[in-house]
Amino acid sequence: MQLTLYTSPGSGNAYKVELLLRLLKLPYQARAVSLVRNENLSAEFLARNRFGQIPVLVDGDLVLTDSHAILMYLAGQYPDASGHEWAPLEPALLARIMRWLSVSANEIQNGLAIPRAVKLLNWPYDYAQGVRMGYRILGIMDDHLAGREWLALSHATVADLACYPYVMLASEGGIDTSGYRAVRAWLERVEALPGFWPMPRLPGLPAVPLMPAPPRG
Ligand SMILES: N[C@@H](CCC(=O)N[C@@H](CS)C(=O)NCC(=O)O)C(=O)O
Repeated sequence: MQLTLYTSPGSGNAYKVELLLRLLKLPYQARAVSLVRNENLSAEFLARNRFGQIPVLVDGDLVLTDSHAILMYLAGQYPDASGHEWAPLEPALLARIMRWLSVSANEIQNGLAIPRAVKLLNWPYDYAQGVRMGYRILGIMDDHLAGREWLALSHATVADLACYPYVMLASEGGIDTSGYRAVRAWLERVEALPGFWPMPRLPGLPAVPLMPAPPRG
C-alpha cells in the first residue's frame, strides 16, 4: 500500500481525509499544494483533478478526488483493525450516512466553509448569505443531535468526520456556535474518539467578529 494525500494547510476538506487516515492508522505521505500560489491550477495538478481542488488521494494506480468519495473508499478498502465500522454498506445505514455527506458538501460547505474562505482568503462570495445558511444548518444539526450522539448512526461514522471540520472552524468565518449546545457536545465527542488527531491550525489568522446568531424558535 502506497498512499499519497495532496492536501493544503487550513483545508477542512483535506483534514477530514487525513483524520480518517490517522484513525485507521494508515501510513501515508502528505504533499502540500499551495492554493495561494495557484499550484492547484497547474497542468500537473489538473491532470490529477480536473476540478483543481484538494484533497486528492493516490493509492497505487488509483487517483481519487473529492473528500467524501475518499472517505467512503478508505472506510471500505481499509477496515478498521478495531472492528469499528466507519461506513457500513447496508442500504438503510448507508443512506443515512450519505444524507450527511450531502449536508457536508452543500449546507456546511456553503454556510460554514465559504464564509470562512471569504474572511481568510477573500473569496468572492456573498458573505451575508453564507452566514444565514451557516446558522440555519447549525440550528438543524442542533435539533438533530439533541438526544443522539452521532449524526447518522448510533456510533461515529464518516458522516461525523465529514461534517466536523467546518463546524469546528466556524468562528474563523465569524459564525458563533456557542448557542448550539448539542452541536458543541458532538464536537467534543468527535475530539474524544480514540486516536483523534487535531487539525493543525493556521498561525496568525485575523480576528473575525462573530455575527449575531438568529433567535432559536
Ligand atoms: N467537493 C470537494 C470540494 C473540495 C474543495 O473545495 N477544496 C478546496 C480547498 S478546501 C479547494 O481545493 N479549492 C480550490 C479551488 O476550488 O480552486 C471535496 O469535498 O473534496
